[in-house]
Amino acid sequence: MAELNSTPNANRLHIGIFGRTNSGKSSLINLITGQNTSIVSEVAGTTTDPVYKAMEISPLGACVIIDTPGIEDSTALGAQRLEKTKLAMEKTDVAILVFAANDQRDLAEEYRMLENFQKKKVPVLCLINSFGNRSEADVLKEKISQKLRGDNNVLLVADCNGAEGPEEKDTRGKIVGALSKLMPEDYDDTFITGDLVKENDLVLLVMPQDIQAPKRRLILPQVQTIRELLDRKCTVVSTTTDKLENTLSRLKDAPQLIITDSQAFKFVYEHKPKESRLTSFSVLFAAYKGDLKYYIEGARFIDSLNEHSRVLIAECCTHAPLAEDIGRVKIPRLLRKRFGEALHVDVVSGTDFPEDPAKYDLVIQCGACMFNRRYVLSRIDKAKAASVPMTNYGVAIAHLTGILDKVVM
Ligand SMILES: Nc1nc2c(ncn2[C@@H]2O[C@H](COP(=O)(O)OP(=O)(O)O)[C@@H](O)[C@H]2O)c(=O)[nH]1
Ligand code: SF4
Ligand SMILES: [Mg+2]
Repeated sequence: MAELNSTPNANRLHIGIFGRTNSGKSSLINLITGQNTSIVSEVAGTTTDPVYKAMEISPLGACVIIDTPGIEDSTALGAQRLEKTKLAMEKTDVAILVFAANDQRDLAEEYRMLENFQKKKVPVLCLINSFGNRSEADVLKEKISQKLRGDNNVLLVADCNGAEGPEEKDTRGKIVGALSKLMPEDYDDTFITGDLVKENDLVLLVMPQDIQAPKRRLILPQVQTIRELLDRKCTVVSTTTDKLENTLSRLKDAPQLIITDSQAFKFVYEHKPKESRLTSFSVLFAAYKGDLKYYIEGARFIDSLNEHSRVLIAECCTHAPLAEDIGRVKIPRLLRKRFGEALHVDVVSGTDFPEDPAKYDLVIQCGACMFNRRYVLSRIDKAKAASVPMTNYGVAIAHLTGILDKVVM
């Protein structure tokens, strides 16, 4: 279990299971996990909240499988459930859309969902749950195959509860095989540190453990970066801002790369050896989790704000705000200092994010280390659709402190 827990959910392949109530979604997650992960029942609306299950699936690697309530849930709580299902869709890297062969209703809901995934280039496995009736399933298969276009989809007939008739051998293996066929070969090849390092590089991390740092722990971006640098055979040295000069003086060579907490950006830039390249955790995560180009444009847009502008700060953690909180205190202060006290700043946290952010002039997102790239990109898509510039903490701070051009990316 320790190994499983070493991969945070944010870095796992998110497999979302969608479909009508009673199509067999919960049976399917149980088949894939080999456990009673979700309650299976013929009572419609049994799965009320999406169920997230982290597990290793060979050959896909570290995954999170998400079981969702039925897409046509018309119960009193249905609207709230659909919201959560929508959120699960935004996090989904690869979707399984379950069709029940014994359900004669029209497929408008499923097709809407399919088109939504196709638009976002999310691969979809259309799984026809035969409920043991192969000929019924084949009729449905023919109907759906006419709807499917492109190679971003696979159509498969299986029994979601794993029943294996004479033609049904290794249902789970077939489903996992179909999923891995759908994934691009390089889907897990991206590095946080991109092409900024090579084997044997000396990398210095500047990580102030100030009041915002969780007690006795490192935050996720720092942990993930250290792990990756070790995997990439680099030598990693960590220090705090106040010990930067002391640390540098004790190193025989200047570090090839320094990665700093963005709050110490200016100080580190002024004190680093000339030959050491400098970046920040936030800038690295901006590229790793989001769209760096859009974030840089968004940061430059800050110059066009005025005292009547409206800024949305989106912070993914839901921690109680602390004194000197970067999202709630430091960034608003930097902005108000420049544009006046009347500047309007709203803060949302967790998975709260407006469907249409059009009423804002700028969105500033945190590093989003708790969420997967797909989900962050879905937020950026919303900002783009509303023509609202968007940036993130690190890129914004780098711009506001005048060093965006000095950071390597
Ligand atoms: N015979 C048969 N029954 C199934 C199969 N898959 C699901 N069921 C039954 O259909 C009902 C609804 O299944 P469930 O997985 O809860 O559907 P969900 O609402 O989509 O999550 C349950 O009574 C299951 O036992 C299957 O492949 N074959
Ligand atoms: S606020 Fe954002 S960047 Fe900071 S730890 Fe939480 S998810 Fe990560
Ligand atoms: Mg269910």
